[in-house]
Amino acid sequence: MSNLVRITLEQGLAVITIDNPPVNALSTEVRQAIREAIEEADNDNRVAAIVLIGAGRTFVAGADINEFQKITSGSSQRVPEMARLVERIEDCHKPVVAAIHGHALGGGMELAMAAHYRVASPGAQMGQPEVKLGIIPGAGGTQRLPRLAGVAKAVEMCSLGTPISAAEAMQLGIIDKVMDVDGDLLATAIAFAREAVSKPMRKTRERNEKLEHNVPLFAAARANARSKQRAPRAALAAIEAIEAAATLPYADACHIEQKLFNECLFSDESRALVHAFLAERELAKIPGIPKDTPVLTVNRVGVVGAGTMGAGIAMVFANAGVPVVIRDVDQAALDRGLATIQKNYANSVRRGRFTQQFVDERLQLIRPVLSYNEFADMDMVVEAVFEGMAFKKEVFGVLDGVCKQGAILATNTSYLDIDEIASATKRPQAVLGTHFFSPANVMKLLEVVRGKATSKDAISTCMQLSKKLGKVGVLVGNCRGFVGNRMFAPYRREAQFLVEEGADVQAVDKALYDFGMALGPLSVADLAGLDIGWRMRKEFRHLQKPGVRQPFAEDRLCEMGRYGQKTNAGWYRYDENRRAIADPEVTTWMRQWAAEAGIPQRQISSQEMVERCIYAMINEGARILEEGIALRAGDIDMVYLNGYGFPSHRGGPIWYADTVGLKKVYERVCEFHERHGELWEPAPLLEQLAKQGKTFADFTREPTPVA
Ligand code: 3H9
Repeated sequence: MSNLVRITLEQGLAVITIDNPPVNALSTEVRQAIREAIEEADNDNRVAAIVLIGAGRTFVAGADINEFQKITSGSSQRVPEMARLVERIEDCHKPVVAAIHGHALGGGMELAMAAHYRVASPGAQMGQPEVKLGIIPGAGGTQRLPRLAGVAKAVEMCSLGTPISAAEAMQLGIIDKVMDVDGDLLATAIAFAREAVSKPMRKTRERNEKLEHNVPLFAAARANARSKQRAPRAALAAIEAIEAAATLPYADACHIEQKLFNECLFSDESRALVHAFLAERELAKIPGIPKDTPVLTVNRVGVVGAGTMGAGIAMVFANAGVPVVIRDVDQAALDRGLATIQKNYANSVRRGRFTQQFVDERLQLIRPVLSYNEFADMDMVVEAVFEGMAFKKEVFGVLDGVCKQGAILATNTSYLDIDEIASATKRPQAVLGTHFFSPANVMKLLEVVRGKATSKDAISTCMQLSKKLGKVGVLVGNCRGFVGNRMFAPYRREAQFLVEEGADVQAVDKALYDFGMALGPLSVADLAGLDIGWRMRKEFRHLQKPGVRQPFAEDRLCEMGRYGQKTNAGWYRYDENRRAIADPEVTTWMRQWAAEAGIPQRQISSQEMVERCIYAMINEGARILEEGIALRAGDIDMVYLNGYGFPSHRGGPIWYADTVGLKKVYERVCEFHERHGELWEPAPLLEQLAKQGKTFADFTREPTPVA
């Protein structure tokens, strides 16, 4: 027997323990070993019942997701035998009890549902999250879940992928017993199994009483998936498979599930989503910074600046249970900051995200102050003041004088040079960027920006902290705009150029929205505030090369006082509910300004709109990758999926480029270079990989040395 699965005899019962850390994923070897253990226990006359349990922190988190990439790339066989393994468990001649703690997800849930009984610890979570990987349950999950939980709940769980608690699973009839809070799961399952020996056994696949063909329910679920999900293929397939469960004999419905599972597994959406899952887990692996690097304990945090960002950042820490001191220059500024915090929390309560009690407790953790002296004991300080180098350096000079040695000094700058900010202190090793995205209390992305002197401990602490804060932390290098904003600049530049060349504002937004972006680029600009870019462009104008085309449209709009949503007018006009209304005046002005600038007007296809914006972003991404500003291609994708509304079913801009083919992307970039000039100069890495017939995923470079 493999050491991935153990079988022990406990007074007439077989205990089968799956032990494949960290989450007992069902790799080929694990599936094989479970099968052997089940055969052995079923054929052993001394065994009256079987308990199936997971070692370590969880039951089973599903099929081994790493195998999916190998299967779809052709380097490994399809996930074999899983459905048959599950049926073999169900066909056991002795009762099988699944003992669930931690997570029973995907294949883990399917395994548990094939057992004759399920016992769970109170904190267990279970579900069929496959849809989030662009697939559907492939081992009978769409067949057994509706039989246990009813069709409506099965449709919801399989099409949304959200897990449920043990208590809810008990109420639905998915599990048979929830263990006492201070109980022992194995002992509870063994006791349960002993009692089960004398009871009649029922196979889940034969429990048909909850199956119903509720036509309106399936129609509503389909409509919901189509309207709410940008790539609903997997959700629709899950609904179809559950409908098959409700209408067809079990074997026929299983056949449909298998067919749909395979179609989904080989889809572009699924490949992209699997890439995203694995890339997110890679983020914590930083070359040169071993896993056991000491981390500093962050128990108290100071935030400098009670503006929108500072207030949001204070909430992020408070939400994670970390007490925060927030400082601003005068009481009026502090009051405004606290009002922002209270308004944000009130919205969260209204939307059901937080309870009032949770909010009251969090507010207790936020203490407004006027003096920097309060920062003396802080383990970490995040500066979130106005975006200007001189001001930031002044703040860091003060922090250096006040804060204790060992404290992390972080800046929330979105563009500025971390090393120059660090130079205002005598401890550059403690300085880094923590670039939160707006609104900080909502957006998942956190760019952790390392300067050339930032220490391993400081980096490691912030990367681990990001998880505690519920953020996706991506370690990036120091350059203007880091990864996210540096790539966003050419994307937004091209969106403006398109309008200046004759495209309609709404047409540009629609093209990118249809591509999958959460919001079109011009709507994003209005949301963020056109004045932010305007201010930046003024600050960095001296860096622009003379004679190189620059967009003018947003500067002109700003000169007219149109800053976007905040002034009820920007690219669009906004009504009192902040609904965007197309503004014919903008079109008129654009035509006039274009004529003055001598820009010929033409019809532009939506395909060109997408290529201009997305390929500009990719070309910059290639530079970022080559320069080592991002550690890996997947890190750039993580920035874009978590901070910029890039469609997850396209895997991120770099993954998307690989799926288009770098040769095709490069050729188009060359065409744009010829037509639009130097801003489109192909990135050397893009050119090199395209000519070698390679992908960005093939690219590796020497890791950046860490201080
Ligand atoms: C499926 O089951 C299809 C079936 O229908 C069968 C069809 C035939 N495989 O997230 P974490 C690793 S599809 C391989 O940081 P957490 C993960 O990579 C699957 N590895 O921890 C990481 O590795 P490392 C359906 C997996 O505590 C480590 O575990 N199941 C898998 O924040 C820790 O992960 C899912 O979609 C896996 N299935 O969250 C569940 N799962 O340490 C996916 C995790 O080397 N998993 N790893 O970086 C999750 O949602 C979360 O990982 C979980 C733990 C909630 C379990």
